[in-house]
Amino acid sequence: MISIETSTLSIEQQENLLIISLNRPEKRNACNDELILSLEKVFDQLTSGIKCVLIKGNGKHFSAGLDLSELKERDIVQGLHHSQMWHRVMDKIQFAACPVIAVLHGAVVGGGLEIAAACHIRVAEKSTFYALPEGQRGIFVGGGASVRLPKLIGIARMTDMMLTGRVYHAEEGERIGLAQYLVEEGQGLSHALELAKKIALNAGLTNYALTHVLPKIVDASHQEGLMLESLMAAMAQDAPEAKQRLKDFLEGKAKKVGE
Ligand code: 1HE
Repeated sequence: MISIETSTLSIEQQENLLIISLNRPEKRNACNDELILSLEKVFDQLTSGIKCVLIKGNGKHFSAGLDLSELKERDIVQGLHHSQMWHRVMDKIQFAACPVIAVLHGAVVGGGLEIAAACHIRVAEKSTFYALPEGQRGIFVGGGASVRLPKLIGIARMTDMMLTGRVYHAEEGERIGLAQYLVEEGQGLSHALELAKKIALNAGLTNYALTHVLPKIVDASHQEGLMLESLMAAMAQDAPEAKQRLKDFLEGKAKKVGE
């Protein structure tokens, strides 16, 4: 059972799925340090009984990003440590013990987009809009966006978002790769839960390969990437769970593609 003492998050477990809600709706889920460190505590407590995590926002927005009221008077060293604290927590999301789905609506801006980008799947409701207002605030992204976002949308789009303050709305966001799913308003959580239930049925090693190994393959050189892929493929096919699944298919007991 996950337990944390904070009002900045609310946590609900539904069987083997965990739903984390960012819970500062009156501040549009602006991320103060308490919220980010609480996220870290939740991810530190994940056990093998949790097969997929969902992150959503309470109120009208997913998240307005960094709580700007805490930015005020940090010096360079404090700023460096603060950014690295975000990096540590975003890595705990990206390299969590199980896949993580972001359920998006309203503002997904600045640090809010950095949280969403650290998740493995993004489901966006039609009210979603994405921006990186750091450019307009005279600052720079600090929660990992410059590493993760160009992989989702390309360096040119991220540069444009920051230089011009461009806002992408839900439909465009899905088209350019900010979200993989676009759903009607109010349908984000139920859609994400359907996806999470499918993910929970996968072989654990396959989910691990996708969330922990694939990102390293993408960052590796061509030859190293291919070698990592071969090693992972060999490990995965040798697992008893894989052998059983292949046997089931060959005996006509497993679902066909698309069923
Ligand atoms: C905040 C924040 C915040 C709202 N920090 N307090 N992020 C931004 O630059 C986005 C700034 N926020 C906005 O543009 C808007 O608030 C929204 C478009 C997200 C939502 O608009 P709306 O009309 O629903 O809400 P609001 O009336 O603007 O805000 C409600 C309250 O939340 C208000 O406080 P109140 O005491 O006057 O009621 C706002 O001040 C407060 N609020 N957003 C602090 N961000 C790891 S580095 C990441 C760097 C960044 O993320 S920079 C981007 C910061």
